[in-house]
Amino acid sequence: SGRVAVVTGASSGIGAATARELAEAGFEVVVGARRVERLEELATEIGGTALPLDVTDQASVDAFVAQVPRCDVLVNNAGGAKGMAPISDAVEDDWRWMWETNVIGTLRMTKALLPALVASGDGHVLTVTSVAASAVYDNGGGYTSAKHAQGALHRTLRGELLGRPVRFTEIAPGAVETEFSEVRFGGDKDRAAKVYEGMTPLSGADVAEVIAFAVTRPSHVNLDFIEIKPRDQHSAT
Ligand code: NJP
Repeated sequence: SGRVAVVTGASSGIGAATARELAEAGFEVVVGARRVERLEELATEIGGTALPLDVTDQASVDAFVAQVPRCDVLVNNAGGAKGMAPISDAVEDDWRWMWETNVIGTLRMTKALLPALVASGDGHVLTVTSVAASAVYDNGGGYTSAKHAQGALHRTLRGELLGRPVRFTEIAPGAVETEFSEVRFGGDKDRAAKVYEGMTPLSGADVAEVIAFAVTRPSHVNLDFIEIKPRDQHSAT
């Protein structure tokens, strides 16, 4: 169809699975992240385009967007958590990383691609927030506050673009088995594995299928907010 989907944070997890699903749905997919070798493997597999992207660096975002002449779908997926600590012991650099990546990263990418998304005549912005965008939990202040802000940004934009041909979908996952918890716990795989105790976590593909469903609805249908969790998860942690 010649329609182009941009997926950020596509070198692993939900982003990589989403790139596969959208390629399957017929999109020309452009994938971005910092780990370029992984992206190139994925791009070869799905017949897409891999471009280096660091959403915390405006120059990197500008260089990325300059190579994307057309954009019909933007999946703001790049993000994550770093460190888990009570606010009394908060590590400012961890908080800065979470805010820069999840919040400012989403702002930069959306701002840069919005003209192309409007020009598409049938644009769609999907932002992967979290169950943590509408909940708080002990030791998670940096992540929950960043995800609340990311969600607020996304929902504000939905209002500001009303009447323009762009859809907005917020995807709020619970526990998904990706590299997320390894990053969150500084590479401690044992601690990361404990997150999924007592449940079968979602896979990246479980979330990606829902993203593809939202994208492939008729263009007058806007799925505003989708929260998706493992059956055995009730609250955010
Ligand atoms: O995690 P992971 P997920 N610039 O670590 C990229 C949210 N979520 O798939 O740059 C550009 O496998 C990183 O790429 P690289 C979560 O908050 C998850 O689970 O090469 N890209 C990688 O591709 C996040 O928003 C769970 O290191 C950057 C990707 O981000 C989204 O789901 C629960 C980047 C992260 O992949 C995808 O995370 C939940 C940068 N500066 C919300 N920094 C869950 N898994 O349980 C990182 O509630 N990336």
